[in-house]
Amino acid sequence: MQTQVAIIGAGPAGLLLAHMLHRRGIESVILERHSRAYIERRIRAGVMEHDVAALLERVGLGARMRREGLVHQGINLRFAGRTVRVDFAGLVGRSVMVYGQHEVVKDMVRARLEAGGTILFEAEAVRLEGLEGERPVVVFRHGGLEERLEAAVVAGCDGFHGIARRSIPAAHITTFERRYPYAWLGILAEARPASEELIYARHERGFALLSMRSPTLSRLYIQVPPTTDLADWPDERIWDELELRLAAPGFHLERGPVVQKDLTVMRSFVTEPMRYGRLLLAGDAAHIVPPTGAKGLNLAVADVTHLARALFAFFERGDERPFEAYSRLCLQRIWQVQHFSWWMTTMLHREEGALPFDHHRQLGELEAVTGSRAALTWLAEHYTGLPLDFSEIA
Ligand code: RFL
Ligand code: PHB
Repeated sequence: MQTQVAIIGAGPAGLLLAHMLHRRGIESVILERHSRAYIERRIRAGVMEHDVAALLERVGLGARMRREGLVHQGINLRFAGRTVRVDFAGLVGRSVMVYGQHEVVKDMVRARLEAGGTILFEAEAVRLEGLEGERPVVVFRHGGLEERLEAAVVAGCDGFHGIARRSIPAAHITTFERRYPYAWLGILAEARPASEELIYARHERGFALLSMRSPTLSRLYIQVPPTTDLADWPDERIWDELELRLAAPGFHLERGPVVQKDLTVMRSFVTEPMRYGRLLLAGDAAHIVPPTGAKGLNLAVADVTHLARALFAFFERGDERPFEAYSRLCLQRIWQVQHFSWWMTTMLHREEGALPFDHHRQLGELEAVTGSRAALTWLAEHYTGLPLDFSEIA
């Protein structure tokens, strides 16, 4: 098999890239290790930045999101028995879109297949060859056979556990990592969200988050130790814990059937550079943020805007210089988002074994931030997202 761009991974990064290339007449093939049903059901991110939602609209992927997504003009920070609303609209004139990642994935898969594009499901990339040359090859397993996909460029959009990043010789990349001594236990429940906007709660028992997918589906998380066994957390125990951590005067948490339960470990991770020869990395394949800032999906989209422009230059003008600049352009945003995600995480989680000093300092920080219009504006700027570069995106 041959194509112009071999894309590994049908997550938001790979699917959006294929879609944007197609709109400029550049051909690609996506290899995805899982089935279509699996990736369309996998519950992950839920919050899209202002410009990310605008970008999806601009490239023709926004119709269902506009109908079914929830535009949020703010979030709530709950701590020390108080709730402070961060008014995005008033502070920065921007909003976010609450729309499930699996819904975006469904929209993207459908658009790609309707346009006659190729996504090979249950096709696992196992090896990359010739990355230093002009015709790299992705060796993949499909239907029990080993096959080869030859291309001019390979886009590694295969997430944190994929093979693209690991195919780069160690001497050519540097990685930066920070782990956190806690995880999130998440549930998706058929229950009316107890608040119209998200609630990020800092509590003595640990962090809790109230989010949602629709007016009838709640998405809720509690901080737990990374070694947690889900079997120790029957539904009622989770609801009880959520109730304690989210408690506030007049607040009533609605319970309902839990339809999914998962555990997410927390990590910050960056790869530099994001390119090796004709392999370019995008999204979680290159970096991970802890979910407290709601940034992973958004960062993947930002990478893809730069990657698509680099590929336009290469295929339309034979210009390889944007490949050189690709990492630098992405990393400028990545490190800012790393900082924001780390900051939200450490401000809101309770660290086992931390000094009493740290607990008081953390409350002092929340008081300082919520008491300052300047600080709230900074939070709102980052939460709703740094501006995206829309040039050449039509
Ligand atoms: P993905 O989505 O992981 O997609 C990678 C795809 O590659 C496939 N793959 C392979 N295919 C073929 N051959 C191989 N060898 C392969 N290896 C892997 C995988 O099957 C998969 O389909 O990466 P991508 O596209 O970079 O997208 C990144 C986002 O998925 C991720 O950053 C977000 O989900 C993170 N995240 C959030 N981001 C936000 O912007 N806002 C949020 O509110 C938010 N909440 C979250 C989150 C992630 C969470 N979890 C579960 C990690 C909440 C949670 C709980
Ligand atoms: C979600 O709805 O899944 C969600 C919302 C906000 C976050 C993380 C996850 O910070």
